Amino acid sequence: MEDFSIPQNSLFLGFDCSTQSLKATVLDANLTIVGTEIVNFDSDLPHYKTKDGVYRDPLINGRIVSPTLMWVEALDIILERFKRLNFDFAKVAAVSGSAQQHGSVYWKKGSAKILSSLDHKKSLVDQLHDAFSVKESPIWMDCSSTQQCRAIEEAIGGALELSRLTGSVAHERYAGPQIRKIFEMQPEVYRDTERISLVSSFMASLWIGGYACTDHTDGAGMNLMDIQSREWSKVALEATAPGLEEKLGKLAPAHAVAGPLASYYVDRYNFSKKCLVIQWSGDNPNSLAGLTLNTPGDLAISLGTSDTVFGIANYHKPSLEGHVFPNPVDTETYMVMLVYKNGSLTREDVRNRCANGSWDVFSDYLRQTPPLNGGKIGFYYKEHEILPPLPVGFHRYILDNYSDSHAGVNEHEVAQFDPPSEVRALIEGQLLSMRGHAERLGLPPPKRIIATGGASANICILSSIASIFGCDVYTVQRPDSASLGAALRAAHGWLCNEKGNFVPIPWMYTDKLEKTSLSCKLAETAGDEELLSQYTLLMKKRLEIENRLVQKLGRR
Ligand code: ADP
Ligand code: XUL
Repeated sequence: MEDFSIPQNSLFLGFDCSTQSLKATVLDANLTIVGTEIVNFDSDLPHYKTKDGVYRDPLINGRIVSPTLMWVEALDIILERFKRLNFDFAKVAAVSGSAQQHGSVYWKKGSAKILSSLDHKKSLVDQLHDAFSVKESPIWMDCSSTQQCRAIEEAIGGALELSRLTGSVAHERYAGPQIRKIFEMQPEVYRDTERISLVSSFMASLWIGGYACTDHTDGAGMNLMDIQSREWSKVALEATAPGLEEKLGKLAPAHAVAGPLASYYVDRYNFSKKCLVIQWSGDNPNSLAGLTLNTPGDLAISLGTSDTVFGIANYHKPSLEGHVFPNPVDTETYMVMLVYKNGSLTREDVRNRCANGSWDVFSDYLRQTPPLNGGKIGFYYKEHEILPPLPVGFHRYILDNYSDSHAGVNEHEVAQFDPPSEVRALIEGQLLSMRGHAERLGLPPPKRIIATGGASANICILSSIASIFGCDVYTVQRPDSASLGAALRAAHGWLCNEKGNFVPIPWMYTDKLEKTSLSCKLAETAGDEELLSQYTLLMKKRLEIENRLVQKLGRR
């Protein structure tokens, strides 16, 4: 890639420490994928006994955590796998990564010393087993901090004010409410904590052998950072816990160098001493980079463990539903996002109950059933949902007179659907909710949708996206846009460091990436206007029922 002066021999390494796995993508100097690896938490690290990478606490409602040490060991394993493949670590010019957003890591007093003196003859897990004051990190699926959320919002002057200040209203999974909960429930643990990292800055810390800064983008997912000034907000800190600023360390832009690579990696794996560690960031923001999303008409839908919908905006408008983060590859624009907790794991639940545990059968059911599902609407919350804030529960309705007009017609609740209708009700329901909430948030109707995440491999789901949103759907060659985005950001950070300043990410504004075929257009596209308008009516009906459910059962 001569025009950006990246030496031809270089490689860029990007990770994604997500809910269920640690993935890696390697790019060469032309930004072509030349390697991938994956460590699955449940199957490759069975001794942690996680299910889907997490522990669901049977005793405390909504408490969902992951063993912090498991992420450390996953890094050991993935690096050993690369080593066994004779991967030439010496060529890596920069490393960066993605991590599931919002999860927090609590470093015990004295751990900075352990980090700075890692012995290359030992694994990381052997050296860090005693480094955490909280051994099980609260993660993005947790919703056990509702009380702390309300208290923080009240202290700041209300939910909308907190959203104006930090980019989001208080969310149970955000680090701020989680930290407040630990301070309230385990003050001695809070006192014994010298540093609180996000999962992203925690992983970067492992690479630099010291505490990494929190990047501005993932930092916006804490309810602690002033989104305009990109500094810790004094009022938000005070509303959360005493002495917090010191425990959080500094903030830094996502393109910044986190620090020099720890000698551990040079000695153990033969990395170059010159290899840079670029700030890690959240998985969704890195997906935005990996999908080269660069125009307000682009909308991304990520169908991973969580489902997310995101696009770019030129300004930050406070809202009760969406999340706003600084764009990780730009200094001017923002990333606007909606998040659903009931994504792939809920699809798997319906697949297992109704489609013999087979994605093929699941897809056949989608093919067999008509669009609009004969007026059958379903709400499936296997976990407490984020959007809308509803508890675990399934709700199924049939519209009484669906073929005429969906708006204003009556519906009646039923206990179950036949299996094919259940599959369609789930998928249509998830997608109609995305469209309805995206419109409610003021996102413009998309000109094109770029789908990513594990379930974007399913062509029948992509086809439903095209019909429900009424636009073309693009996808990426490999559904792991988060580790791809991390590798691209590693290259971007390397470039910024080379130039001595922020430079716009060059390949976001050229057709270079398109040509290197990271995107391919689906043959099947939208275009049925009649169907689109029927979906619009169904979406309104769905929102109407959803509002009623929220009034009756909602957490807000
Ligand atoms: P993460 O958020 O952990 O990175 P991924 O993006 O890797 O998750 O997605 C993993 C999910 O992809 C699995 O839980 C699985 O349900 C889903 N998945 C994989 N293949 C298919 C398919 N053909 N159809 C629908 N979903 C799929
Ligand atoms: C985003 C969110 C999830 C996690 C999943 O706000 O909570 O998408 O990032 O890894």
